[in-house]
Amino acid sequence: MRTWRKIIQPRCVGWLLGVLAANAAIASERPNILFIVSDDQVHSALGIAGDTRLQTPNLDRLAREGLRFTHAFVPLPICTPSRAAFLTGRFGSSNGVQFFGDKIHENIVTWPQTMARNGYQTAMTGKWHNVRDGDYYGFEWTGNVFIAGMGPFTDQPMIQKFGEKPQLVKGNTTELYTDTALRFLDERDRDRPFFLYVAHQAPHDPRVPVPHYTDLYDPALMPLPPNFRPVPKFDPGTLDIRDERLLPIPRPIPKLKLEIARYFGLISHLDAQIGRLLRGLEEKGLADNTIVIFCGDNGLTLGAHGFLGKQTLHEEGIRIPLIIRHPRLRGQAGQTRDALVYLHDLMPTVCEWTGTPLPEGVQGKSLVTVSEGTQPGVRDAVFGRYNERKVPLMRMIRTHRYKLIKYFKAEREELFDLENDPYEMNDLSGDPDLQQVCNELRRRLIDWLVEQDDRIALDALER
Ligand SMILES: [Ca+2]
Repeated sequence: MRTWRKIIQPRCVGWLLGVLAANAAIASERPNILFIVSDDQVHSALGIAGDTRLQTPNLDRLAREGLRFTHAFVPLPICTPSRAAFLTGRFGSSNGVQFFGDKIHENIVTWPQTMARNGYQTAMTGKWHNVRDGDYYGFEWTGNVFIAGMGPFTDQPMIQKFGEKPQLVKGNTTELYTDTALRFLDERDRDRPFFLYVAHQAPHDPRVPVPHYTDLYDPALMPLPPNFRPVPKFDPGTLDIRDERLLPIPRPIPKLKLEIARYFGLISHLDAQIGRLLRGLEEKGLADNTIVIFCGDNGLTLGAHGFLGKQTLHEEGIRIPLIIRHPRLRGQAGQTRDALVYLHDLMPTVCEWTGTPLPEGVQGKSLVTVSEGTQPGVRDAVFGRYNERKVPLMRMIRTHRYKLIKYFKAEREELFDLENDPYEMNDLSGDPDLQQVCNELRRRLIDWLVEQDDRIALDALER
């Protein structure tokens, strides 16, 4: 820890976080927002992103008609903190959610509340998985909300209004949430624009797709990740958690391929349902004035680096698909953006596009200029963290070129040259030629820990 201590001591100064000014542009006809989120879909799990065995024709079409952000990240790769971050436009250090069960601070004005204040009808269906009561978040219309974190995809307890007791609702949840979203489009208040949040459970485990999709992919033909290892290089402190124990170590390849086939099946089914919702949007005459956003909430390793879960700061944990189709950006249709972005940039982006004043404290950055192609990016690095409860297992900084991961429990670090090693297979932290790079990344990571007031990580470094 000595190298870290040397950097940290002079740098423990107070930081002020910038507050983004609200955009003054007022649209003559404010666009609707359809925001679709999948659960545990890694960035590469899109047909158009490269894995040709995986069929996602509807999402591919959405990407061809819109913009695909190839370097979108979440700062904390598990469901609840990730969702809290994009619902508030803030890091967990600011909104209070750093693990399952944490509550968003009561005084924070959320994204849906912000849209509601600007005259939007806000609606939500699907997986909730956040603790603060939903009505406080500002969703006016709700239907078939799944309060739990995970579960099978059939016959689940749902609430129709926040505060109600969950009741069993029959059917497949991916289809149910789509039906509910379509129902909202019929029932909506036609005098107001809408903000509709559709939060799917798929493709989170248990990986049991509906029948046609169970056998859509032959496990024997499934590719293993290029950075597959039967045994992780070391234990970062996560190998005893549930997600990692779904298969034994060494990872049995036939069983792993079956998991991948089922994961792909869940994604293709989800894709078909998203296609149904997008067709509904067109048939109801809404597509030309609706911004459609699709993203994952965190990634998944499924064999990469020997892991199974998402609790890693490797690309497979923190990097997710992100597609934005804005009817007024048809000139950019089919383009990609490699800017380093967070999901909590979506709130300020949408607020700017809709002329919605931002509440104080939002930390995301608007991606409007990046989307329009007038600016290449909004930051030169992204950061990540993962704890098990109060144990700071890992922290990370990632620039376009390099990634440094600090492992606290394993007491080591890893440096990757992502330009030459996109699958993070060659740890260069011991390379004498790269010590200056390591030091600069350590310095910037510590700056971030201070900015985030990440006491558990800072205390661990000072010990
Ligand atoms: Ca998730």
